[in-house]
Amino acid sequence: MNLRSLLTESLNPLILGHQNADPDAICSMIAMRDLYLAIRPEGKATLVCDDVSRLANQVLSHFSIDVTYSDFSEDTHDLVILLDTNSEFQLGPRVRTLLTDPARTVAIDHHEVNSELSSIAQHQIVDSNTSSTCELVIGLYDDLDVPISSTMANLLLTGMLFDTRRFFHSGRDSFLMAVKLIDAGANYDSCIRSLIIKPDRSERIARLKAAGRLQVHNMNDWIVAISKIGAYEASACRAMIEIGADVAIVAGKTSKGVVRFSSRSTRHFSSETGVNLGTDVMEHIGKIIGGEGGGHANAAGANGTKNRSEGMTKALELLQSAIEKSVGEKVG
Ligand SMILES: [Mn+2]
Repeated sequence: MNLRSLLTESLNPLILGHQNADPDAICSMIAMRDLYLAIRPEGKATLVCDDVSRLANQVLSHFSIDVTYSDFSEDTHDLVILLDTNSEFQLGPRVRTLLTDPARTVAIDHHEVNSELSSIAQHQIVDSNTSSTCELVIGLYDDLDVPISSTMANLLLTGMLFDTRRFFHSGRDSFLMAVKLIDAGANYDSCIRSLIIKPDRSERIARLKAAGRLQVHNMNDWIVAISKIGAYEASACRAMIEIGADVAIVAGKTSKGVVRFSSRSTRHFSSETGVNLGTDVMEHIGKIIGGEGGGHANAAGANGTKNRSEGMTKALELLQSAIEKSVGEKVG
């Protein structure tokens, strides 16, 4: 693929990110538009995502980024650039209808490779070993020989900081890129501060409720915590990992009848067992709850509309058998 010619030939690309866009998604989307406009200054790029997370909005206002994005586009676009997203599912039901021509779609992503992606995007810049999509975009600035402005450097560094958990999940390449961004004008301290959030009251209550309802299971000496809640499943999972679980699963159900599963595991757990919460657990749970699921080895989820209790039972069974399978393989 020649990205430069795809960008040069496009008059009005559509830049898409996953639903509830996090800082990595929104910052890579904005930087991608900046990169496009450097290549094609008279062009018009449109940013679309289902919604933007509260933290991502905080980052944008922290850096006074006046960006227009919408939750849909009625126009026709000659190119679609998909960022931080590896499946139609991650876009949300409305935005996914904008994926119409795989030959005119570029995917730039760092999630686990999803077999479905080739049917969506014939052009792919995908590397699941990279810790953020922002890093892939930094590489594109290099490839296309476009300088990074200080504003874009701040956004890209913030996206990296978010997805690497402040360099908790990082390697040499990430550090080199961070230095490059600082040299381009990023203010490290300001980037860090843009991501500090005190969870609001309802989120803290949800975490505490999840902790109060949690059940602890011992699976081959791994501590598995499972709970249920009305909202903030992902936050509740992180809280359970912080207080000592190796694996946390939280099942949510909103008043509108949406059933949502979230799961997290420690790196230690996944490296020792090889269990992938996305493919081993949440993809199956997605079907049970009448929707879809997927994600990373250490963080995965599923969205649906039914069978929360059945999903919880099944999630534990799937996890147990995935752990046993790994033990079996080690012994064998
Ligand atoms: Mn990401």
